[in-house]
Amino acid sequence: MVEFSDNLQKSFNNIKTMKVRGAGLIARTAVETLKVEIDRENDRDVTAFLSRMTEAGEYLKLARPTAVSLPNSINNFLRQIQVGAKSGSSVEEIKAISRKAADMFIEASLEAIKKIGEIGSKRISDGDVLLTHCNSQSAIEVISMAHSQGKNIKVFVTETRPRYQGRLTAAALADRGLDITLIPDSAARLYMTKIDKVIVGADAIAANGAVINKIGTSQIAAIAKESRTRVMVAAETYKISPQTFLGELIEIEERDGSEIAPKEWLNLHPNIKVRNPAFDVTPSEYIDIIITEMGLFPPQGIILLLKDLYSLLPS
Ligand code: RUB
Repeated sequence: MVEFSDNLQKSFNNIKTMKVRGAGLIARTAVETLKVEIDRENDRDVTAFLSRMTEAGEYLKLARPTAVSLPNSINNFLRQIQVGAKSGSSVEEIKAISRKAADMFIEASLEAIKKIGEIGSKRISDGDVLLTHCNSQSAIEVISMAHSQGKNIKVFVTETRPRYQGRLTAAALADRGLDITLIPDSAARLYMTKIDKVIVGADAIAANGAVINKIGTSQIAAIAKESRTRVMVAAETYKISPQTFLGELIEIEERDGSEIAPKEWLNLHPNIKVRNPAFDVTPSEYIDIIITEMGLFPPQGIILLLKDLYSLLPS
C-alpha cells in the first residue's frame, strides 16, 4: 500500500470536499501539488521518479470524477516527464523539465481564461441581460470583460443548490460593479423571457459537443431553447475529453445526500431515498457556441478541435 505525502493527501481532500472547486482551479491545484511532489524525495533514478509521480497523479485523479480538466492536466504533466525520461537525461534534468511543465500548464491555463474573456466578451452586447449558473471562472471572465468594456449588462445568477456556488458568482460580479439579481434555480423559466443570453462554464466537453456542467445546466439550456435564448459555454480546451471520442461516457459525480437534507431529518425518514448528482449533460443541440481560448466553436465543431489537440482522427 502506497503512503501518500501530507501535501498530496491535503490537496486530495481539499478537492474532494470542494474547498478547492471549479474545473479550472481543480486542474491547477493538482498540477501545483505535483510540482511540490517533485522534490519531496531523492529518487535514485528516472524510473523511480517517474513511478512516484505517476502514483501521485493517479491518486489525485480520484478526488473528483467528473471534471475532465483533472485527468487531462495530470496526463499532460506526466506525458512531458515520460518524454523527458526517454531522452536519457539525469533525474535532476527530468525534475527541471517537470517543474517547467507544471509552471507552463498553470500559466497557460490562466492565460486561457483571459483569452476566453476577450473572445467571449465580443459576443455580449450593450444592454444584454445574462443568466449564469454555478460558479465558473471562465464565464465570470467573459461577463467581467464585457462590463469593463463599458457595456451595460445585467446578470441573473441562479443560487445553484445544494452548494450555493451562485452566491460566489453573484458576489464576485457585484464586487466588480455589475447589476446582479440572485434567483432560485427553480425561477429560471420565470425569468427566461427577460434573458438575452445564458452563459455557463463546463467541467467536461464530450467529442459530440455535449457539455457536462453543474446539475441544472441542462434544464436551464432546455428552457432557453424554448424561449429562443442563446446558450454560450465558456471553457478551456483542456476540458474536452479525448476518451469520449472512443465512446467512453463521463462519470457523473454523486455526492452525499446530506447536502440535500440534514442527516437528522434523513434519519427521521429512513425510507426516503436521496439522489444528489453534482452535474448533468447538456446535449449539443441546446448549445449555440462554445468559447475557448482557441476561438469560437459550434458544439458540433468540437470534434475538429479534438483532432487538432490529440491527433485522434486519421488525417
Ligand atoms: C463547478 C462548475 C463550474 C465548472 C466550470 O462545479 O460546475 O461551472 O467547473 O468552472 P463544482 P471553471 O462547484 O461542483 O466544482 O470555469 O471555473 O473551470
